[in-house]
Amino acid sequence: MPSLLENLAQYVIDGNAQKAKETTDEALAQNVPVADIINKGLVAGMQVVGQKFKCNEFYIPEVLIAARAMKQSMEKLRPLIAESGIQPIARVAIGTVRGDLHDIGKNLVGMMLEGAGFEVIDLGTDVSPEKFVEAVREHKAEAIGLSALLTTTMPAMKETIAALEEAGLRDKVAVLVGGAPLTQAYADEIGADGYAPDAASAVDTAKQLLRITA
Ligand code: B1M
Repeated sequence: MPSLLENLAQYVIDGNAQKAKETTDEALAQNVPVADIINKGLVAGMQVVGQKFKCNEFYIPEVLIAARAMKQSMEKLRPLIAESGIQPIARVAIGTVRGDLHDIGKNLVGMMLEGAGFEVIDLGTDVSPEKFVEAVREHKAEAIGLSALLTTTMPAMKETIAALEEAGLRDKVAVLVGGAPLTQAYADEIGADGYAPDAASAVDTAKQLLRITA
């Protein structure tokens, strides 16, 4: 018979937010440690979602529904996280670059990163290079994620990297880029540290860049 946390993981995979929330409550009532609820339930579920998305078994709607189930359960746990001393695996500030208002892909990437145990600071859309720099300083982010969907806004990525250099922060932060018009070649050309073609790969690339093995 599946355990309570295996059920929770499955409800995330199924995108059943109601059942995921109820199971989270049940686990809390049974004094299951918050870290286990997150890692063996929510994150385990999202890992499967990421794998299914990568091999085209899941499409964007399924991923969004699963991420919503994870987020709603996470809301219940958030107040308890500080007390339980759980540390995020790393902090990532993410945003869509200056001039660009597309945020569906960026949100998906943010949710997958959160699902993998990252703390995600979402700066929103139309984020200026200065705002990225400010976020790295303020939140001590170990990585930033830049998203662009327009060929006309892709150069803002290079400007953001230049702003980090100017602020003396370039060697303190890993820069991950993505978005439909991007390629690995473009990422290399502008001096980004990593490129990911989709949200699931973004998690793998962020982990690689930050040398996170878990
Ligand atoms: Co716009 N739009 N749009 N649009 N729009 C595109 C991108 C376009 C390709 C449509 C077309 O002409 N065929 C075209 C761009 C052409 C180009 O530059 N080559 C375009 C245009 C021209 C425009 C406007 C200029 C239109 C106008 O006003 N004349 C305008 C620009 C506004 C602005 O940004 N300043 C505009 C506006 C809009 C809407 C507001 C209507 C809406 C955005 C709503 C929103 O995001 N809240 C919109 C939409 C929805 C699209 C399309 C239809 C869908 C984009 C999307 O969300 N895809 C798009 C056409 C298309 O792609 N079929 C189009 C789903 C999403 C999950 O995929 O964002 O690629 P994507 O994210 C993927 C990966 O790319 C990757 O992971 C994600 C998940 O796997 N990824 C990352 C993304 N960011 C990442 C970051 C990472 C790593 C991976 O690391 C940090």
